[in-house]
Amino acid sequence: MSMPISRRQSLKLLGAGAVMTVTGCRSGSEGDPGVGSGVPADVPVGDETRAPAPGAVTLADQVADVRLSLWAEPSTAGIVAGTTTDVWSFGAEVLEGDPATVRPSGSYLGPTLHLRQGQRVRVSFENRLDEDSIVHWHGLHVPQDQDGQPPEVVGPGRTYEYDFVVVDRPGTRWYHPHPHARTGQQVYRGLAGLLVVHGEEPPSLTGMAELPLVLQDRRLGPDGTLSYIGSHHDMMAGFTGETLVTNGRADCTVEVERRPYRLRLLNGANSRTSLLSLSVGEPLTVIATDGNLLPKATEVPNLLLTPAQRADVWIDFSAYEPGQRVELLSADTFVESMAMMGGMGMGGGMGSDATTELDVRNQVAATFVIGDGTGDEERRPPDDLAPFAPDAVDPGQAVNTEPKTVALSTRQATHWINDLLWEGREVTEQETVTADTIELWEFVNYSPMAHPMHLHGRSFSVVERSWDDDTLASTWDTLVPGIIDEGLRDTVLVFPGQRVRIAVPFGGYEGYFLYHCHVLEHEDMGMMRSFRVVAG
Ligand SMILES: [Cu+2]
Repeated sequence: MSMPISRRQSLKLLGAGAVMTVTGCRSGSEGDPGVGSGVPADVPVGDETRAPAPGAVTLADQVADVRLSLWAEPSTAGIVAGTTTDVWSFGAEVLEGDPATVRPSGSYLGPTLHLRQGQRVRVSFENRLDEDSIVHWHGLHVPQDQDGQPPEVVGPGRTYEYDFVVVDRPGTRWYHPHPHARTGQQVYRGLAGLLVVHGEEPPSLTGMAELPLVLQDRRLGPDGTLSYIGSHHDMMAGFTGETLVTNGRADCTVEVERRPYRLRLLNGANSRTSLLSLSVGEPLTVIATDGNLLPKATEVPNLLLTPAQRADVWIDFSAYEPGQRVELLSADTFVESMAMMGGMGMGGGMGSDATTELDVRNQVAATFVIGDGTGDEERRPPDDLAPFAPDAVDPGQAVNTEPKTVALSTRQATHWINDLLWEGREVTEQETVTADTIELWEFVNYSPMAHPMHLHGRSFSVVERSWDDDTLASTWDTLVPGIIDEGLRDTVLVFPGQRVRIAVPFGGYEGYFLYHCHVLEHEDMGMMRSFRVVAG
């Protein structure tokens, strides 16, 4: 077992402490029930919407170990103003180390965990639900027994002890449960939180104001009651709720100062792939994808974000007037190709013909209200990312010249990977890879709908996209401006009919890891497999 970075190396890498502003969303009315029992009473939830000075978190410069208690439990939250919703929430407490490690979200979402590169992290996770659960650190590279995989689930009242070192670069990651067949339900009920790794970053980003935005959707009754799967279609297509919920609130409104911000966007939805844009028509300046800095800031007219993907966006609110409202808009991009569905045994009720142009209907995901405050930072996008961005994975260094095919298909009312479903730690020869090698994999999507495919613990490069069946090529073309394939990713959208070739470096820990569709309903139906990394 080798570790990509030693503790001594990592200590040298760490720079000055970053200023973090973590904010919830204020929903419309006063007297909102706000948060449930997962959040300590001494946290002024309302104050968290002010950025960046009040409530700013300054992390200690030294990388001291941290020891946390983390739990999942039933709770209540105010998602829609004036109603109370029964949810499940993560709560956490720092037992040892920097108290700024845990920052309550101000909603049903778990607290944001602020970790540092090189830090040893011990987490005692207590399952206070009445069903099995386990926590996966999405985007962190940790040993198999620290990865929160389905075979590691713990039952009600049980605890799981984590002990790992943060070897990953600074960036935006998250954590969520990963029990087989119940992940969709548990995330939907509220179990998810952001995880931010800190370390040496470009000077232009150091100390800048930040705003995390966790994008989800929910189906809510008039009294605030959550409902989940109501039909077989909800499972097959993936569940979407009608109400956009950002940072745990419908009608998410955040007051911002007239200064540049780093938005840390996470698509934490079960299934909805969102096309994001700004109401003011300005482009979005993306600086990182899936926690990996891009070599340079990249402007896109809109941004496609699949479930589990993250994007860090640089935005300068000083371009707007005090009192102005700037909306973050989100359009659902769900498509299913009727033409590709013939003979798949999908059954009826799979929706209407969506093989034509995408019907982009925007909903408001969040509203930024421009305040009076200001800052003295540079008001131009960062131009110093390259030295800090990870290198693209060179497909020329791969041990295979013909990529391993990973066929995604839909038949017999479920979704398959190479004609197989989840089998725990059963792996095929193809799913056995040699440590410290690069491999080419190629997802080929024979299914009539898109699948965001995720690999645990490994960031990869997208080498190329081509068509196996170009039925939906024109629809794809409408999405292309919002797709950034240049940076390293841990989750990639594989469109119906598409071939997506990736180069994956299998460095680091040996053992069993997962790859799966991050539409949580598909994952729960078994669209998930293990791969095994063995010594060379
Ligand atoms: Cu899928």
